Parts: sequence; C-alpha cells; structure tokens
Amino acid sequence: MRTQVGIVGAGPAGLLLSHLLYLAGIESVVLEQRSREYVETDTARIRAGVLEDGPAELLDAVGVGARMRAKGLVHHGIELRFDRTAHRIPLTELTGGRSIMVYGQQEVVKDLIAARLATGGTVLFDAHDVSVADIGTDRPVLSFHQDGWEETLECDVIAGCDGFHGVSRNAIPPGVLRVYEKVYPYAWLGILAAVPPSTEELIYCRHERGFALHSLRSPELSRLYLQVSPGEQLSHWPDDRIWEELRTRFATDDGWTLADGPVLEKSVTAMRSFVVEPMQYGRLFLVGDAAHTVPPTGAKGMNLAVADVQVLAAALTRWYASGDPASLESYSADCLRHVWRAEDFSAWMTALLHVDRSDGFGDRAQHARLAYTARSRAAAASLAENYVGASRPWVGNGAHD
Ligand code: RFL
Ligand code: PHB
Repeated sequence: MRTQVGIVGAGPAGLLLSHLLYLAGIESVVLEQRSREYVETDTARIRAGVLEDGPAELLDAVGVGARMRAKGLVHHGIELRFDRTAHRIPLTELTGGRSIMVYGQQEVVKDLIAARLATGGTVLFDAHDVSVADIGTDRPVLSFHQDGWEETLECDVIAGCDGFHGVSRNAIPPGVLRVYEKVYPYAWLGILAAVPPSTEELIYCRHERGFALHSLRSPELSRLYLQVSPGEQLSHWPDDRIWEELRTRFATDDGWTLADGPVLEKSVTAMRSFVVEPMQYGRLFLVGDAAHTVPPTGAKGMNLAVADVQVLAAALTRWYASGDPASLESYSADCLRHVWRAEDFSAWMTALLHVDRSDGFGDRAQHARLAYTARSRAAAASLAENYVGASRPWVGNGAHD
C-alpha cells in the first residue's frame, strides 16, 4: 500500500489531521491499534471535556461541528472554590467575549470518524504491531498486522498521533530528542456519574484534604475528580467513600449541596508534564500527546493536539503545493510556542489548586495566590485568557505567540 501521509493513531489528533488533509486534497491512511467500537465507546477512554473556542470554531469551519453545536454546552465562566466560598471567574467578560465548549473528547472522535468514513477516508482499525521505519529517508514506511496479515504502507511523511504510550516517538534515534518532564506527587481519581450536575459552571476547588473538580458532560451526566496519592488503589474507593470525600471538599458556608447518583466509570490518572524537543525527525512528525502531555488541571491536552494538527496540516499543504520545505522544517518550532505556553499554564493551575503537604511555605503562598486571583481583575484576567486559550495558531496567517 502507498499513501501520501501515514498517520498512526485515531485519537483527536490523527483523525482531525486526516480530515484537514482530505480538505486540502492530500491523501492519508490512519492506522489505529484498537477497534472502532473501543475508540468510540470504551468508558476507560473518557478524557477531555473542555474545548477552547478556537478549536470549537475550527471543527465548525471544517464541517464536523454540527453535533457539538447541538449537544455541547457553551460556558462563560468557571468557579474557583476555597475557604468554603465560591469565586466566579467570568471568562467571557475578562477575555473580550470568548468562551469554552463543554463537549466530550469521545464525541469529537465519533464526529471525526463519521466524517472520514463519509468522505471515503481510510481508517484501519485493529492495526496491530505498527512499526515506523526509514524516517531518515524520503520514503518512510509503516508496517503492521491486520487480520493475521503483515502489511506495509509506504508514505511521503508519517504523523505520529499515537498518544503518550505510542510507538512513533521511540522510532526516533537515541540522542535526538531532549525530554523535559515533571512528575507530580499526586494523581486524579475521576468518576462519571449518572446524575444532573450540581453546578452550571465547572468548579475548581482547593480544600486542605486536596483538590476537587466538578465538571459535566450533559444535563444528565456529571464528571468529578479528586486529588489522591499517585499509587492509589481504586478498590479502596467504593462509591460511598468517593461521594463523601467530594461532599467534604466542596462544602460551602452558603449551604450548596452535591447531588450523588450511580457511578458509571471510575479511574485514576497520573499527572505529568512532558515535552520532547524537537517534535520532528526526518519525515516523522510527532503530534499531540505523542510529543507532549500536561496535567489535566488546565484542560489543555486535546486543545494542544488540535493546535499541532493545524500547524502540520498547513505545512503539508504548502509543501505539496510548492515543494518548499520551509514550513515543514519549522513545524517543531512553530508548535513549541503554543506547547510551552500551555505547559506553563497547566503547571501553574495545578500548583494553584493541589495540596502538597510536604511544603508548608508553598501552602501559605498558594493561599495568598488563590486569594489574589479571586480578588484582582488583572490576575483573574490572566487565568481567563490562558484558560480560553492564550495562543491561537488557528487564527490569522499562522503567526502566533
Ligand atoms: P490520544 O487521544 O491518546 O490518541 C492516540 C491514539 O493512538 C492509538 N495508538 C496506536 N495506534 C496504532 N499503533 C500504536 N502503537 C498505537 N499506540 C496508540 C490509541 O489507541 C489512540 O486511539 O492522543 P491525541 O490524539 O494526541 O489526543 C490527546 C488527548 O487525548 C489528550 O491530550 C486529552 O485527553 C487531555 N485531556 C484534556 N484535554 C483538553 O483539551 N481538555 C480537557 O478537558 C481534558 N481533560 C484530559 C482531560 C486527559 C485526561 N486523562 C485521562 C489523561 C482529563 C483527563 C482525566
Ligand atoms: C473534564 O470534564 O473531564 C475536565 C474538565 C476540566 C479539566 C479537566 C477535565 O480541567
């Protein structure tokens, strides 16, 4: 088999890239190790819930936004909760009219798969043992097994969109990549619950027992998280204990109550900040979580994946049209600007809200920072600007900070 762009991974990054390339008249094949059903419905994969307005507008502009507009929820603010008191950050008012879209990552993935298949795109599910070779040449090759057969896919370029645990990054020769990493001394225990949200806007709560987040997926589905220890066993957290802990952390002096209900999904997520530089080697380009991850506190990971995709799709479009490799050569530098902005914000937001009992000074300073963020328009505006997306490659001519 042969194609122009070989894409490893059918997450938001790989599927959106394939769709944007299709619109630009460039052929691609997506190889996904999991089944279509697993990718679309497996509850263990429920991840992102918040899209910045830029990526949401992009999905609209490329014809895959209809269900998001019908089912997604546009939010104009978030709440910071600490000292048993709510403090609203009015995102829209502080950012000149911008907002966020609450719409699950799996729904984005479903919409993109439907769009690719409707336009004759090739997404090969259950593609096992994918290996990436010859990336230092102008004919890189993907090989894989499907239905017991070994297949090869010759490409002009390969996009590694296979997430943090994928194989693409490891195809780059040793010594090329520099890794920047920060591992946090806590994790998130997340639940999806069949209960109407007890809030209209997301609540980011700092309590002395640890951080808690109240998010949602729809008027009937709530998504909640608790800061826990990194090695925490789910078996130690029966549903009653989770609801009790959530009630304790979210408690306010004004009598706010948290409704509980059946827990549909439960998982523990490690928190990691991770970036490799450069995000490309030869004809292999790393995109999204394959190149960088953020702790989820800033709700940035999928947004970053979309931003990378937009830079790569534009670069490939120019390259195929003119033969000029300049924009492909600057892919990594162009992406790392928005990546590092989001890395810094995500680490900052994580430090603002999580409890680290080993650091007494940090704990007092954190309280002062939270109080300042709630009180100062300038501090709140900075949080708001970063939360809705402080660097937007999808507007203008590609120049961004
Ligand atoms: P993905 O989504 O991990 O997709 C990678 C795909 O590649 C496949 N794959 C392979 N296929 C073939 N061969 C191999 N060897 C392969 N290895 C892997 C996988 O099966 C998969 O289908 O990466 P992508 O596309 O870069 O997307 C990144 C996002 O998934 C991620 O950044 C977000 O989920 C992060 N995130 C959030 N991002 C936001 O923008 N807003 C949020 O509100 C938000 N909340 C979150 C989050 C992540 C979380 N967790 C669980 C880490 C909340 C949580 C709890
Ligand atoms: C979610 O809805 O899953 C979610 C929302 C905001 C975050 C992280 C996760 O910061």
